[in-house]
Amino acid sequence: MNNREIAAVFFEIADLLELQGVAFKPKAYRKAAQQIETLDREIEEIYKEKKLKSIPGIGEAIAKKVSELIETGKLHYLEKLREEIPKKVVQLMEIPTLGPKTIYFLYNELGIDSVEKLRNACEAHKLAPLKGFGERTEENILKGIRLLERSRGRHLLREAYGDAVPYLEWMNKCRAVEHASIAGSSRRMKETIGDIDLLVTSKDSEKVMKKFLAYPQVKDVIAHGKTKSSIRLTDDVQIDLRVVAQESWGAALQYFTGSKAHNVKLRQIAIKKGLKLNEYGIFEKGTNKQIGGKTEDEIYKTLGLSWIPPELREDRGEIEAGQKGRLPKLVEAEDIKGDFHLHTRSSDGTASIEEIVAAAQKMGYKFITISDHSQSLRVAHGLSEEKLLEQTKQIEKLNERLDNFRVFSSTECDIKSDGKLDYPNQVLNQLDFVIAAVHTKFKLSEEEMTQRVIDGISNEKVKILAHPTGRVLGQRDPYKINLERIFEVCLDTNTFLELNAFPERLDLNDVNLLKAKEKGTKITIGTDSHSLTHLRYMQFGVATARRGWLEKQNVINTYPLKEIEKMLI
Ligand code: DGT
Ligand code: CA
Ligand code: CA
Repeated sequence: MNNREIAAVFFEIADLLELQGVAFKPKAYRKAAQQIETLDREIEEIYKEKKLKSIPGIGEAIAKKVSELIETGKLHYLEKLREEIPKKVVQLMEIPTLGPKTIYFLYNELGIDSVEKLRNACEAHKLAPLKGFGERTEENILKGIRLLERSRGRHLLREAYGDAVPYLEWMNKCRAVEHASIAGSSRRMKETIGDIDLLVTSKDSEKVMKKFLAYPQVKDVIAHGKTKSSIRLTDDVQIDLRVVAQESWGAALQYFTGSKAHNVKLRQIAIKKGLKLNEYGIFEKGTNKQIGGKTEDEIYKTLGLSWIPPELREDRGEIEAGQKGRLPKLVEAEDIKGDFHLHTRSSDGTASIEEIVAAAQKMGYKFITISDHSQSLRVAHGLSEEKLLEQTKQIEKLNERLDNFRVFSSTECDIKSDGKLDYPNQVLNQLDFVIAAVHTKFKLSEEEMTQRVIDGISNEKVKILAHPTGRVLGQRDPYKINLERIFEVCLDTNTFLELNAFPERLDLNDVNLLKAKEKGTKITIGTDSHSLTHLRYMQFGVATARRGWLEKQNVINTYPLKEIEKMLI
């Protein structure tokens, strides 16, 4: 079993125990699961070295369970738990507005063991008369069900990308494969992915298909043809593979990368030029002679455009810009010199500052920003004033030892519902700069929320507004806020807006980033890392920045350290 599978077992145990109202244990299991998930080597190796207990959060009891899993592929303890609670009840935990205690209560009282039964019970007002429930609870649960359904069937970019890249490597090992690429929304790096599209050229499509279906993580074969097959992976992500001829490679890649809207517009341009464009190539209308399509570049050139980066292909003006030769020169991963949003184990992260510095240096960074949660955010172990100041001192000392690298001391400071910040100024003034963010009371009116945030970022020490709309994909809609006003105030107060690169957030999103760019508001990208593996989420931040048309100069992470210091401190 690999780390992800073993971690999944402990996450499931945590859920099952939590449903039964067991105290403390769920947290311990979840912590162990997180540790296992973020290990940088296979746990089986650690097991063979008999060093399981050297992993933080793994004691005697959990080490024994890991051993059982590795030795037998099963876990007796989990099987017993599963007998007590049906799997469908556990699935109710995916409803974002419903907690485990309520689920267990409803299961015992009303026998509710599926989303369907829960929806029916809410609609028939069976919950409202129960103690501690009311009509508002019912409405809230129904809203959660809607959110869940909307997110179902689509997958976070992290998950889809995490599936697509190793699958592509697998396909590339097949000798019959000439070219292979990811296409579709995963190539455009959209924030959520419906299915993954893979594209291959080969003279022997049967061999290619055989390889495709032999992938170890395939759960079901949905369709199996000579040039097109679809499978579902064990994590429910669907992958479509198409095999095309060499002379159509560019045309097929262009066509299957999409988006549909982008393709429709391109085809219109082709028609106007007396040409025909499809997934096989670009042809002269009368003679049907192929005049392009071996490469993508050829397609765009033939239509009188510069090649358009996949992240821009959403019909948001990129075709017009391509015609005029005015496409943005998009920011690139190599331009990024540091990370603006990181948590340590002092609040709810798992790594120490030193560990983060070492990992960041390995990535070639020149700076990081330590921004643990502020004191009133108890669920995230927000730092007391004393602890924050202690951390600041520690960072100061660390910086003395560091060469050509800087750790910025900051805080992800809560903006309370009245617009006040969560630490007094005399504390904030001892930090390098402050990142402000909304974490509570999301339901204010647009006017109130906008004013609250403006009050927060008007504090001179605040230089960044984190995750400016508060959305969490599949869980929470953005709160109401007048972003146009926020962009203006940011310009007036020398504040920057965050692009939070955490895959569930990606906030600001692509559309809002483009608006911020047009206003002239600059962006900082922060991964919001809670463990060392999260540092790599920067790739999703950069991808989203590119989807928002951002260029190097729009993103502060690309500036020389000296300039960043001048702008933020
Ligand atoms: P997704 O999977 O929902 O995240 O989005 P896509 O963009 O990956 O869409 P998908 O998988 O249905 O199709 C992949 C690409 O193939 C799509 O971006 C454009 C192209 N495509 C598929 N069907 C059509 C179609 O009926 N017309 C046109 N013009 N293009 C299509
Ligand atoms: Ca797709
Ligand atoms: Ca598809």
